[in-house]
Amino acid sequence: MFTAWRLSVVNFRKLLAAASLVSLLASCSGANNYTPLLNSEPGAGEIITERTPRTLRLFYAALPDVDNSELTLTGPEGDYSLRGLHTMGADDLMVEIYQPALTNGSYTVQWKTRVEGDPAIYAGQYSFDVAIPE
Ligand SMILES: [Cu+2]
Repeated sequence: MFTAWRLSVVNFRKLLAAASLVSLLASCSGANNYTPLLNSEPGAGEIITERTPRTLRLFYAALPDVDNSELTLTGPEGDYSLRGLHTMGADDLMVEIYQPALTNGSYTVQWKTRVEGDPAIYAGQYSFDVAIPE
C-alpha cells in the first residue's frame, strides 16, 4: 500500500514536470509559431557525409526581401563569413560560404527576413552537421 502511494507521488511529480515543460515551450513560441521558412540546403538537422557545403540556401513561402534579410553561420571556428546574399527568384535566399571552409562539426544558421505580401519580420535558426569520413 505504502509503495503504491509512493509510486503515484513520483508519477504525479513526473506529470507535473512534463506539464510545466509543455506550458513553458508553449509560452516561448507563443500562440503564433508560424514561420515562412519551408526548407533549406543544407537541411535542418541534416548530417552531411559526402560534400562540404559551399552555399546556404533557404526556401520561403514567398519571395524574401534581400535588403531586409540577414543570414549568419556559426560553427567550430566561430562566425563564418558569408558573401553575396541574393535570391535565385525561387522564393529563396542564397549566400556563399566565403571563409573559412567548413570542416567536420556542428553548424548553426540564423536567419532574419521579410517576405513578399507580409509586413512581419521573421527570424529563426537551425543546425546541421558536417561529418565527412576522412
Ligand atoms: Cu544563387
